[in-house]
Amino acid sequence: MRNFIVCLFLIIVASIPAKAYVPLGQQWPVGSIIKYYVNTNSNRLTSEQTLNAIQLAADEWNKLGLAFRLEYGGPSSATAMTQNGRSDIFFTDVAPADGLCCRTRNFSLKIGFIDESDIMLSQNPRIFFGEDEICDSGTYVRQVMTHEFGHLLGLNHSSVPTATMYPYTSYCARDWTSLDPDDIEGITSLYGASTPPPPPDPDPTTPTLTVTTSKVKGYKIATIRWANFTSTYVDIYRDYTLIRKSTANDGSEIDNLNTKGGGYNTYKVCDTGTNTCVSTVAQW
Ligand SMILES: [Ca+2]
Ligand SMILES: [Zn+2]
Repeated sequence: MRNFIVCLFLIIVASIPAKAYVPLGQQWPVGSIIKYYVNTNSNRLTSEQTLNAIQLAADEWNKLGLAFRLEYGGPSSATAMTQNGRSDIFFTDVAPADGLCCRTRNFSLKIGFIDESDIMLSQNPRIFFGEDEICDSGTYVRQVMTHEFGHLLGLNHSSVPTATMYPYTSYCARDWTSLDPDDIEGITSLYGASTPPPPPDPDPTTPTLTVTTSKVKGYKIATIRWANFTSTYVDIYRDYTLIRKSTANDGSEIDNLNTKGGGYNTYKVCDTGTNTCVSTVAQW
């Protein structure tokens, strides 16, 4: 099977170290909710096929439970990589001179931090495939997007051949869709170790709230986890100020306080529209 280089990143690495992952030297602020927008206009895939493949690629990184989340923000009409405050993913018919199908470009307004990232998938001459198809001569969108999301998050190419961040893959391969220990080690180095889950609730009907505190470069990060709330949405308060209004009742939220130092903060989570609330005090 022929191998090909999948993507060009904005920095070409002259020499890859003998082993392991390579951080780009820039990343999203720890705790970021990273919204990506998708222009699903493609020469052969339906919107559903494209969005499903991209969602699965994002989930592969999200499920690590680290201090970031990739979230679909909505449709886009982007056709170029431009610094416009939005992270767009789109197809292009322009055949790349270097033959590479896919590229990620990160933008930065502050040294060391990514605030926007665009991903371009060139469908000329490459043929992209959805998850419900059998690829015979091209590339699965999910395969390349899992790799490109690694760049978007702040990883460069790895020299470990089994890694998702390895620069080469084969036609119709699927091996990048599950992360390698090297990828996990790399992304953990940027976004912290995952927070251990709270102990099991002795009474599964009682609403619970746990807040785990951490610091990155001195800045306070709170990981808020709740369970057994029954509404579709919850409201979250920090020190009696509403910080998340009607956010999804999905069990967790990351609060990036943007402050340093020690002390205490009181968190409260309420079922939206009811009087059911649970509070806890977080200590730094
Ligand atoms: Ca953009
Ligand atoms: Zn790449």
